[in-house]
Amino acid sequence: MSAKVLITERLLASCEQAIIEKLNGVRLYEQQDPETFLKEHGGEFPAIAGFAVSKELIEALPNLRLIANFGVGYDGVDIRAAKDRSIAVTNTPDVLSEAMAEITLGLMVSLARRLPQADRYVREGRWPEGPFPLQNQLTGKTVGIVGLGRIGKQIAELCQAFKMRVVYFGRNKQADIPYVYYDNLVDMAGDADWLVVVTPGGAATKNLVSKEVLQALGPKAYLVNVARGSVVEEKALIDLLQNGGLAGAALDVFANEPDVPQELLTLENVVLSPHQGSATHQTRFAMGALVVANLEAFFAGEPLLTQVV
Ligand code: 8YV
Repeated sequence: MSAKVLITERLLASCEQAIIEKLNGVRLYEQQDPETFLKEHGGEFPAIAGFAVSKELIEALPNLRLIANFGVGYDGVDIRAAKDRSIAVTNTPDVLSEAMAEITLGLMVSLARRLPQADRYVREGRWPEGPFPLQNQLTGKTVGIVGLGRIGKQIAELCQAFKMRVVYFGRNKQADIPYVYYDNLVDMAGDADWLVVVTPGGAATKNLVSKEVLQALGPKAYLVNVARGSVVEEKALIDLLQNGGLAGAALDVFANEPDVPQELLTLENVVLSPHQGSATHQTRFAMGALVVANLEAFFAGEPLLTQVV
């Protein structure tokens, strides 16, 4: 068996198993001394499976021709370094859209109705003291979606099921889309009760949701980020949440995961989630299968299924 795939970090167990059994995969993260391992064996790997692929790693693999990214977002891959060497990159789109949309609406309901606090209220035996305070509702509110791609569209559909008005911001107005388009994010924030961030990460969107955007969103509105921490100006977000400049935030992603800023941990108007967007059995299984299918297509000399570079 000659195909050789370098598994750069821990992936879904069944995905790793398939890569090891079918494609002669090797776990880099299990090597005692990864640097020495790469020096001795780097030339043996035409393909990578993983999601954190640096320029240094690419340079250590002189025969690399494919990076099969585990995830739809590929901001963890040094795309410039890959392009410079004409290395192809694949990702895992579509299969995670429903899971992403489900968690987004779950976070919104959790934040609006304070579900984590309500759960604590019951567990702490406080219900007999009196009713839990009244909360807010999604019905009839406007949701502004930042990035109306495949996941954004799924979120929009679920928001419509919740009887919300949907508007969106993106680089271009899309044809055949029934939602109002904004080409200016500050303007859209001013029109939204909820801002849902679902745009790709990376340099192009760094701090796209700036202090100005958050201020335009305002004291009665909520932010939801299921994209990447880098897209939102985290310091400004914390300041506004602390001083009443925003009603609340639901965050599945952070600038420096898995570290979460201490200030967020103490705020009651925040719901926190440890990057769980795609983390269901069925979705992670489908993502793993797509990674393997791309690798198999590559080694069979067939067209890649979901090539992004
Ligand atoms: C991660 C994600 O890739 O698909 C994405 O872009 O953020 C996630 O699905 C996943 O957590 C990697 O294990």
